Amino acid sequence: MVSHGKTGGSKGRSPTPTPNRDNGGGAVGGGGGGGGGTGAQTATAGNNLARSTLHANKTILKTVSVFLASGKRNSNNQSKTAATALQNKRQLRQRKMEELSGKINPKLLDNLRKKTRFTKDELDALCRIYRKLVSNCQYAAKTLASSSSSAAIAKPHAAVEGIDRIVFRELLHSTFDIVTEEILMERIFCSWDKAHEGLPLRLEGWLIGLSTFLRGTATERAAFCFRVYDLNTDGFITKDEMFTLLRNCLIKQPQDEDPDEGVKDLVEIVLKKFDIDKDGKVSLEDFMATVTAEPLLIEAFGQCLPTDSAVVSFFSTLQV
Ligand SMILES: [Ca+2]
Ligand SMILES: [Ca+2]
Repeated sequence: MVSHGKTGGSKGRSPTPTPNRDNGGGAVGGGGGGGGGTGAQTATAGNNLARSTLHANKTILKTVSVFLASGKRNSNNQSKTAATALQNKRQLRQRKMEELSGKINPKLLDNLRKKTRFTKDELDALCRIYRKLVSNCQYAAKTLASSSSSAAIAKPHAAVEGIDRIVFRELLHSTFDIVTEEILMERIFCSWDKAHEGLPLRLEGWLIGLSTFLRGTATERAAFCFRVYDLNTDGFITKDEMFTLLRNCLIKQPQDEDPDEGVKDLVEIVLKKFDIDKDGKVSLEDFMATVTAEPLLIEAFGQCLPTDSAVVSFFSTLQV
């Protein structure tokens, strides 16, 4: 401002300080403009940059959106699969929660009451035992998986939920006093539920088998024993099968010259007893007729039913 006054004073154009000032201002303004120019250039450059950035961004966005779109198409299927998996997981969790709390679906309970000889309270208790046994199986499978170098061995156990043969065998031995040969134990496990074919026992199969085992009629129990003794499930107990079963039942005497001879003799005696139609093998009809006439022969080929005292003590532990 001071320099303006001076300039204006020296040029006698004091009345025009304003244009001066304006000029100055203009100059300043120009400067400012120049600055603005630079600014504009910068701005232009900035704009260009911004534009190119924007362009780049657009390109990126486009790429991203294309990428996303393609991803979406993939993930659409994936998300469907994921959703189904999640739903299954939820249902499984729900079922597990119900199972853990010992709750049975009322419809299933009704169905089980019709198919078994158990009361509602007994079924509840037996279901709880089932859960416990299954969790034992799962625990055993997990332990096996972590201890085994090849986890694949344990996978089939974990994949199908149910009571596996190891836990089943332990239960039969400790709870029902069944002390028998390996082969018979395996047959009991496989005959327990006609549908499971040696797979882990599911709830329904476990309960229906248990009903026969503990409360079955003479006919049901005899049919169960027949299934156990028919080792190859062809509908007949043959001499070979009798031989295998009876040899396992007999205590071998070390002084016997040929213990198998004794077993062969025994097979002939037992066959005569059972083979009513004299065709050289024991059919279900032969077996039923023989056992009906002489109930003690029901376990002629090895123990596969619980003792009466074991049944009584089992029901007393149910506490229902
Ligand atoms: Ca057979
Ligand atoms: Ca026959």
